[in-house]
Amino acid sequence: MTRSARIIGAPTDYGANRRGVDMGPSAIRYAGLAAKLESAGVGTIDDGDVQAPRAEERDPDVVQPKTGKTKFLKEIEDVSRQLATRVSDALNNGETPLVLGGDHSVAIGSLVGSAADADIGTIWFDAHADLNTPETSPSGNVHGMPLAAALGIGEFEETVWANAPRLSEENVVLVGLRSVDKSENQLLEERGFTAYTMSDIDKRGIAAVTEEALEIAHDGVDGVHISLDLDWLDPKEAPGVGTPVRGGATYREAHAAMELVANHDGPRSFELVEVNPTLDQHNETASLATELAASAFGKTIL
Ligand code: 5AB
Ligand code: MN
Ligand code: MN
Ligand code: MN
Repeated sequence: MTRSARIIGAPTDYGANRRGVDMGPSAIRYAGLAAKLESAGVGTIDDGDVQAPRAEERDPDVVQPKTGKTKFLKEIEDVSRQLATRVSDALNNGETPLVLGGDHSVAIGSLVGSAADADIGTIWFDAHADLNTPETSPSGNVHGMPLAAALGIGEFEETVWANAPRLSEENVVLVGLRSVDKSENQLLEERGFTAYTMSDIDKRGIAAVTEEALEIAHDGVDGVHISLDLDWLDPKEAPGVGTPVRGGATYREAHAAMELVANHDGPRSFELVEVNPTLDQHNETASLATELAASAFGKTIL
């Protein structure tokens, strides 16, 4: 049976510091996502976008009980609930959800939806760990929290909309880290995740690291959610992101990793996040995102 991707847009920037990632879904579609997937032999259905009111119509400072300020948490809850339903509906239909962010807070809905009826792991391709909680966040921006949220860490433990109990901690793998906060580092040391930094990739090579990541993420679960934050790549390759960090994955490394994802059963669900067209050059980051999705869904050169 050929694979079918269900494209679901989540045009939000509630979770990020800078405006503009809400245009990510349009930019990625305009860069030719559907055509590139079709040419890779993947059927596509475009489900449109979830409802997300513009940030300037909302109040960013939603005061949280213990913590001070977590920005736009109510709006993010609303988007996460919509997205989780769309993602699990796609899976129940035999399709592979392909979520377009939006800032990385959309991963909460993707993970909750992907884990609604299955045990899952995830591989987090990102410069950052995204393991902050409202208590530890230096910024109050939820795009730095989605992995902690879906794992039910800290305050998120109580929230049904964010906590995905069937996301297994031992099957969480982070790849490409190079900007990690102290409290995140502590969690990485204390808990069951596996993390590979950019220097692991330097030393061992992208293929060895990604293959090991895939083994760990898939071990004993029904499938793996692939979360691709475009700031995983070096800013020279992907300038259109809100929180660029030098020293990221190269064009070839990123493709090699996505090709290995395709070869290892493919993703259960997939997302492209943090593309910011207002900071991009000629839509090249969105275009790169479409290419990487095609690789992850099985496009080969010959
Ligand atoms: B991204 C930082 N750790 O929590 C924070 O781009 C940055 O989704 C988060 O990976 C970056 O604000 C979030 C300092
Ligand atoms: Mn991220
Ligand atoms: Mn990041
Ligand atoms: Mn970012």
